[in-house]
Amino acid sequence: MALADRVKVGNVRAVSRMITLLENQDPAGAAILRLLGSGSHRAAVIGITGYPGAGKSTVVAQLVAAYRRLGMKVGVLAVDVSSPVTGGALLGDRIRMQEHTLDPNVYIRSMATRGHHGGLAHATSDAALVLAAAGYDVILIETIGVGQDEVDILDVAQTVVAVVAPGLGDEIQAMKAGLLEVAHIVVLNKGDYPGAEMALRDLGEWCPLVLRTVATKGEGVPELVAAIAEHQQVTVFLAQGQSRSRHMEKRIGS
Ligand SMILES: Nc1nc2c(ncn2[C@@H]2O[C@H](COP(=O)(O)OP(=O)(O)O)[C@@H](O)[C@H]2O)c(=O)[nH]1
Ligand SMILES: [Mg+2]
Repeated sequence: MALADRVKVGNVRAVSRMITLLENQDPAGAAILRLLGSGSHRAAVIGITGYPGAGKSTVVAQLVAAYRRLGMKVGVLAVDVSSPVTGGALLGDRIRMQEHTLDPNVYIRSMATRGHHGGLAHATSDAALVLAAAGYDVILIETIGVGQDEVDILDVAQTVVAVVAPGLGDEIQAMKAGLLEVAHIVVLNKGDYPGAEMALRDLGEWCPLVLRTVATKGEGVPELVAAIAEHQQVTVFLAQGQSRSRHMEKRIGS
């Protein structure tokens, strides 16, 4: 069977091979991507953004568990900013994702940005298309969300969740402001930290929808799942049934 066909029936090895082709910018990848088409499968693409250590991976792991309980197939794309600093973080991510790695209905992949100007790995949005074609219902994209990233994530995800934590320095406040601009939902994670109440009040002035979570304990996760679902419905409504992201429109046409 051709690679595109194997992707369409959800063959995991074919999905991985296809994403590798895209990462390597192999022309075969682009050609197969066109063959995949958008199909009829609608995937919810959700961006989870925020500075390192805020708890993105922990939130993602909780969301994976929640969507699995709903019987959904879940794909996770973790975008690694190619720096030595995040090498350790990726290892940590793997540990946080461990319980899901044996689940055949969960696909997890780290993607290196390879020095693109702070943006999403170029192939990440294409990888999301591949996962959608392979029948994944929910695609979670974890990204650090600095600089160009913010724009890119809006290009690929319908819903963007910014994860922040209490006790930030002033310089981080500025970055946070950038994150808040692109987010549809703001999560104040580490709600068990001192200063969480104050941070919650501060954030409330910036953005209408702030949820408090303690991701390590799963607190606030059902509320986050509900808020994402609500936002997804609004997105579908606005798109009048056409539930493709801007990126999908560009790649596949209508
Ligand atoms: N106390 C507390 N620790 C948390 C919470 N969420 C995550 N952490 C911890 O914070 C650290 C960074 O979390 P991680 O998910 O890797 O953050 P990321 O870099 O944004 O992906 C880990 O040691 C987590 O166990 C929380 O709600 N409360
Ligand atoms: Mg992480």
